[in-house]
Amino acid sequence: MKLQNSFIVREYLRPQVLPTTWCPGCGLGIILSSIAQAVHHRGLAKRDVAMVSGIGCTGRMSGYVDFNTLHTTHGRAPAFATGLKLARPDMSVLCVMGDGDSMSIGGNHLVHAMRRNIGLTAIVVNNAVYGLTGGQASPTTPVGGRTTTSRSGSFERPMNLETLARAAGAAFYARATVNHTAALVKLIERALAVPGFALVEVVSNCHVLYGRMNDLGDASEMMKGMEGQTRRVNPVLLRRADMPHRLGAAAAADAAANTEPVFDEDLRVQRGVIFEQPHRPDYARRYQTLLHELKAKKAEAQT
Ligand SMILES: Cc1ncc(C[n+]2csc(CCOP(=O)(O)OP(=O)(O)O)c2C)c(N)n1
Ligand code: SF4
Ligand SMILES: [Mg+2]
Repeated sequence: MKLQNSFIVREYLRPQVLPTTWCPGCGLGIILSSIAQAVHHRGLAKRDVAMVSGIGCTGRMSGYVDFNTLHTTHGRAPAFATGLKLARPDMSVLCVMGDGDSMSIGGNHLVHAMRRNIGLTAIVVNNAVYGLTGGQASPTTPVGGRTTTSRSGSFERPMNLETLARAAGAAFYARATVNHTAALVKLIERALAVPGFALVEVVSNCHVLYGRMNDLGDASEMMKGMEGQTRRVNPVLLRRADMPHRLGAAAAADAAANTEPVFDEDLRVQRGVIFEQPHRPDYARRYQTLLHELKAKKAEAQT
């Protein structure tokens, strides 16, 4: 029997800690629901799934899901998740981080987890701002984006997570938005099937802080603003900085003709997968072999 999405999601929550602390309309609820649906569709048992998160509005997610969970320190989720994956290679380990969490304080840990191609499913929630601490600029704040630490508009070039992931050696990288949930669920499902390091960047709305400071409207208006294109740049940036030429030829033509770009869900999934590097070495296995050898040597020495 095909279950309704809301019934599926309920199965994966901890009702005793609900409601969440998230603002009404925050994209984080959609992302949580999409992760639950992806786990369900992959047929994974809850006991075989772990979620590791850092600190931030995003970081709170691990408290709400009924998997094995670790709510760790700011920026260190990939390090904890790496340890867990080495100890329990059979487990599907989700590592959920905010843009600040993953690219500011945790940039170092993220780079090395990708370099080692540890079999994690990383979800980076990119809302272009530090949400939890009150709306400071983050590494993905668009040029011109107003935040509490860039009142007249950020002038720094935003970080390109895609390029970083490719160069560091991640096996899979996809980008989705909270406005395209069907595509988001499918992309997380695909990421969960990748043996190496898979990263899904989810462009999300912080309408309460970033949206308000940049006149981007309420949650639904902000989400509609993500309709255009997810391929290369943060759609919030496109709307704010009006740079259709960075969209790619097709979408730039749409923008010039002032027509709504037409996307179906399959196309969104296809466009969402930005790259796959399936033949990267998986150092997790090498570490596990080393660990077994060391244990065997120790046991031999004790006999
Ligand atoms: C070591 C350390 N430094 C700073 C903080 C303060 N802090 C908590 S969350 C956060 C940033 C959150 O932004 P992001 O990762 O983008 O998550 P969001 O809240 O937007 O989901 C910061 C700087 C902290 N908790 N620990
Ligand atoms: S502050 Fe922003 S990111 Fe945090 S829960 Fe509210 S809307 Fe979401
Ligand atoms: Mg953020």
